[in-house]
Amino acid sequence: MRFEDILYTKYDGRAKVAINRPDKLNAFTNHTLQEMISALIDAWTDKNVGVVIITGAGDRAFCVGGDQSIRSKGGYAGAESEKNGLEGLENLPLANNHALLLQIIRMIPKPVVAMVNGYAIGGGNVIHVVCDLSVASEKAKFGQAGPRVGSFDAGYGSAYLARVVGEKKAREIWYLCQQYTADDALEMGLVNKVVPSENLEEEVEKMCDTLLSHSPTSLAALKTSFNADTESIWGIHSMAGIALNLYYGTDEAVEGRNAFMEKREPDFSKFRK
Ligand code: 2NE
Repeated sequence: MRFEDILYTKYDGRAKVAINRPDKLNAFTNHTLQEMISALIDAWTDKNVGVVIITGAGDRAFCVGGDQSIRSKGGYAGAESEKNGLEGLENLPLANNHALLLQIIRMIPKPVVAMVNGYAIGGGNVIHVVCDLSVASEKAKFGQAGPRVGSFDAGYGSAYLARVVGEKKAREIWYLCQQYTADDALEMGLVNKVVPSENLEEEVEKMCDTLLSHSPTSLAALKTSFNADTESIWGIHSMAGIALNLYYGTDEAVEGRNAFMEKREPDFSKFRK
């Protein structure tokens, strides 16, 4: 498989997906998401793979969400893709591909470990939130940006996040759009472990060794059970995707996106209802 926006490797029972747009802090486009979906389906169906790792290339970012430089009033721009059987996905709005990616991370009957090596912001934070386990470098920073840049994830990104960190904290994360350190994230239960940056890979490899030494069927059954209680969030996530695609067509959403790209504070005052 040939990819442009991700590095995909398989070794010793692992499949590793690294978003490879470090000059954009690993922000994703539709193409990036489509490649991640392709790779995860390959990992799902490869009997040699027992655990999946998701990370970001470079040492600054895991992923900072949707690439704002290609977002306009019509939503995020698409791009031509390699013919790999899933190219039709690029005709979907980006929010739908992001939703599909999140759902595949939840559905794949193998543990998915997020190796958070830097910023995990916006839709990038949501990717690690839905992973089974998250290990963070002590330099990692976490947060949501939607209300600041004219976007929202009113599905897994909020409702499932609340299951992970609790209602008050989830509301704080989204309403205030602050950044949280790796230690903050550990304290609120957003990550499983924080390690020095230079030990991040080693710690994740050790965790994968343990996972790979355990019964794959036990792990698959447990994952399904853990998912069962929050499965209904997929319904609101799908509905929120429709709302988000409509919202992107509004002047309010465009103000958020433009303010970020123009490096100024947004002025949402005229949109109050
Ligand atoms: C990530 C963060 C906190 C980094 O801050 P800082 O101060 O360390 O760096 P800076 O200068 O803000 O960013 C460095 C460069 O990366 C670009 C910036 O524009 C800047 O470019 P240059 O000035 O060097 O040319 N950059 C950062 N984030 C980007 C992005 N998402 N897209 C394109 N370029 C980006 C800070 O930069 C930040 O808060 N970024 C915004 C995060 C964000 O808004 N993410 C999207 C949320 S919406 C979403 O993810 C989503 C969706 O819209 C639909 C469906 C699913 C998800």
